[in-house]
Amino acid sequence: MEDEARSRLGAAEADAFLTRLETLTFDITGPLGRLYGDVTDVGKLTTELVLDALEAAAARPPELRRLDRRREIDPAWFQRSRMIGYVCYADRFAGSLRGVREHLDYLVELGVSYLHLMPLLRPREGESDGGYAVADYGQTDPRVGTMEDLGDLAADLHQRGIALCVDLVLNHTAREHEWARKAVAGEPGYREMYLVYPDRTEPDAYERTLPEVFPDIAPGSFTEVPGLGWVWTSFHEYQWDLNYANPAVFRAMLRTMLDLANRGIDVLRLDAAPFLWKRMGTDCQNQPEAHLLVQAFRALTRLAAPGLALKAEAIVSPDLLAQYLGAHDRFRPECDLAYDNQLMVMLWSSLAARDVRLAAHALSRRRPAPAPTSWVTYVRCHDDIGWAVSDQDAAAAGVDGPAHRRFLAGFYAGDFPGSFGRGARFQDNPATGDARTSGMAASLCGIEAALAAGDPGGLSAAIRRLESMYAIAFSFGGIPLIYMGDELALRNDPGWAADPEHAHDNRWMHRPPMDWAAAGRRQDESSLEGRVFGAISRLARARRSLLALRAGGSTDVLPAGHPSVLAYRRAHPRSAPFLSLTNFSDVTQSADAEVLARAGLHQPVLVHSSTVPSDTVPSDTVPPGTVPPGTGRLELAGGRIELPPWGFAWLSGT
Ligand code: OTU
Repeated sequence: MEDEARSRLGAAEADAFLTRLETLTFDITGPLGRLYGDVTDVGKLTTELVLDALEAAAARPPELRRLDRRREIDPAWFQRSRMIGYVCYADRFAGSLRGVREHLDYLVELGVSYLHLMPLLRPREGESDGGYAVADYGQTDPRVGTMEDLGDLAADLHQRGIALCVDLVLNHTAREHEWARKAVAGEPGYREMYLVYPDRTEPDAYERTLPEVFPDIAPGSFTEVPGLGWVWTSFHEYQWDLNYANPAVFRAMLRTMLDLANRGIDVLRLDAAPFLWKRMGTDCQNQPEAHLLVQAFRALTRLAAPGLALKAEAIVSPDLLAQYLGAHDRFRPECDLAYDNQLMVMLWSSLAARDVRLAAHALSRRRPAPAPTSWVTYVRCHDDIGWAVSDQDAAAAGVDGPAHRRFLAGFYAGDFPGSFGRGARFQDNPATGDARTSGMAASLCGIEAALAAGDPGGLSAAIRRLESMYAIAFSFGGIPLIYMGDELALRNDPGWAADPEHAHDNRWMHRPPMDWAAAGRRQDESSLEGRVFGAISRLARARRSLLALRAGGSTDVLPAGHPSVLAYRRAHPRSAPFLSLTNFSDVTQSADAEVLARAGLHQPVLVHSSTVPSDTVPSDTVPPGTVPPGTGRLELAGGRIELPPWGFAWLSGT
């Protein structure tokens, strides 16, 4: 290997590669041995994979090697408080990848330093689950551009200090993928790339313990394919699950990752990571081998492209989630980033209930993210909100789990009396009463309802809800993601069902095209768009200056003395403590000032607070003891800190 590395890379780069190989050896051979020791010669497999990494290292462009070098010096690059994410579809945002390059000023204006473009590799034609059915991993979707365009975009982004994240759909391919076509044609070696059964015996046995992901739109987990048999299809029938027990699948996917890294991708979002390994008698999610696969991918990609980070898309219970960040019996490096789904669910739960006790309980008993990793925190994403409230957490907070989940689905579908939510049920299951929720953040927060009612006071309240939700995503610890359109309070797309490929899947209501006319009003603070864009860009500015908000620190939920007030402290060994207070109710509430001492804030400074004036507090007369916007002062009245309706305050120690 040494000679090979020196001849391929030159002395200095070979030295770096071999040093990485030395430090990563155990992380490579450990998982591979456990995954494939029974089916193949692991020594030979390891050599092949390391040579693949070497080939990728040799092909890595010089500017990306410089980025690698910077990130090896600064492995916490993605943990900084300057990291602020934006998520969009290239075509819906700007027509194409080239179009995105024309709009980088917009992202910079918003404070963005991390751009996640939704699936952009060539999908199957027609319905493709929003691009999550990939027909060719070596090409981009021709409708958004070429691989060269992707490389050019990455280079432009890097010049502006913005990292690029793209989706890697690694659990399944489209049934139009070359491997699937060859499997159907009976070419040797291809049937083994998928999970194929001759009859229903094994599928029936698996289905006894398998949950359904899309019970409505894609029932069952297997699909009969003429000439082949029953194929495992966890999602839609055109998405065929890959067989990761076959090392050829692992190797092919590793090569895809290395290729994308060399195009300038900084972060790969590993779609549906929990599903990668199946085991009879289980729900076939979160199996130990799924983690070993990700650990092996991580070690081998790091060897060739140390600047690449991996992000787990695992929407699973919090105990299981931390494992994707490497929190096992001991720390085993796995993904660098993972979605904090629970925080998102708890925010919407608190908003509907006007009560934070369930959130405070659930969020305070979690395993923290391991120090070298980070959550990504978000208010909404392109998927539905699944009401993942555990019965145990609910009971501890004095709430009935099933009833609360039903309440949330009803509240956000707008059919609970007095609800401000204007979303819709997704995958409604009348038998169990379970339903998930679709809808844009602005619509779920009440902006759509207030506009329809022509109610300016209601509109201000709704904007304040949206601002406070984002304030938490920006300060809970992790990379906050702005989902495209939220910064302009875009509501549900009224035309979502017009496209026959989307009509059966109401998640499209919250994937609207960008409204550039609305964006044109972003500087006008008398407009809705201006109020919301201003609020979110101010959050970004405030966050950047606060060291305590960088990942790698800790978050502690604190009692605030009122059931509608959520309080948490962020601490980082390098910074003064930080305290966030949010009022989840429609009237002024106060927090017990003792929370300041609990957070270790002895001389608290107000660093940021709600910027949208509340109609109940005239903006020129701030009553004593409230948190006035942007004054930097904190006045206490009767030992309490008052928070305006749906308002938040960020306080910092000195
Ligand atoms: C992901 O979601 C994507 O985000 C979806 O948009 C895709 O449809 C899907 O994969 C298939 O590619 O079940 O309800 O724990 O929750 O992978 C969405 C992970 C999903 C799963 C997640 C999946």
